[in-house]
Amino acid sequence: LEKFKGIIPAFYACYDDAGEVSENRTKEFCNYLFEKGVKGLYVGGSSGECIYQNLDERKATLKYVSETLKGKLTLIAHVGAPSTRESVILAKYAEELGYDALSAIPPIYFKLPESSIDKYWSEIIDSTDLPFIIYNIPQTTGYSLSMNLFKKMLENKKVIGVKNSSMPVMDIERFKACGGENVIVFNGPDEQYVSGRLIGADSGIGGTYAAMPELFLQAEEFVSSGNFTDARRIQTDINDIIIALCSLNGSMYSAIKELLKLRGLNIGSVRGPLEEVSGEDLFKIEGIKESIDQ
Ligand code: NAY
Repeated sequence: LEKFKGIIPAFYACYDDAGEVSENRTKEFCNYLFEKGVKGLYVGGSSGECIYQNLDERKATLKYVSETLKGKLTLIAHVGAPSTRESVILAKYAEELGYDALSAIPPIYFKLPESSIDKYWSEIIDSTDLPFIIYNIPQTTGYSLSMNLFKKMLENKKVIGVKNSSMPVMDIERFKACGGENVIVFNGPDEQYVSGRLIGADSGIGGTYAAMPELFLQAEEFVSSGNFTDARRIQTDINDIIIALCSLNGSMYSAIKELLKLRGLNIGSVRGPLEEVSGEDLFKIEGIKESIDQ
């Protein structure tokens, strides 16, 4: 399980100037993150705008990433989709491409009973030989993973962990206490990376890591060496930046993509209904960039 421990950015959707998934820009983004020294990538999740992409676009992104980084970084494919059928297609494709693990949110839109969530995840898991990571993100899916279903899912040895994005850090502690040493708990909320690690998270997957990988790598170094004063200091810097990115007149992902442009990497913009940052707020991103570079 060591290959899953470290800073694992959630990969962003990379578009060309016409808004189509871009092979070149996807591969440039892969190389950019590889050079920063991250452990792995979480491809096609919330930050990958999976909800706004069709199956072919999601498959293309999975392919470009594996062509660039297979064997170099740990690659996790998020295959959650509106139907089980689409999720299974993506899961099988990710296995063919050599991904290290699969992950999925619970079913979306209809509020389904836990038996349906169990069946959805289990059908994905049964469709390949890959390990599986549950994605618990109640703020977007409306479903909060219960300890009962977590335990039941862990009976399947292919289930290796949970990426927990719920806000109470205690949830991380509870999942870790239940899963023990053979289960990986990933910290979800980037604003609580340090506290998540201290209370039991083994690793982290996050939507803002790729905007400032240097800071998360430093925070992790301080946590693992037991230097909690400096770890907290970095967390405060990180949170100031996240709050600034979220306070602009467009979506956080647009702000991050504009920030990446200033940092020398163009991966395009976001898809509607996500809004683009515009006007004077674009200038504010320069200040955010400077605080990361310091
Ligand atoms: C993914 O699947 O792309 C993610 O890992 C995104 C997880 C993010 N949670 C939400 C609710 O979007 O990383 C967090 C989030 O971007 C971060 O904490 C900033 O709020």
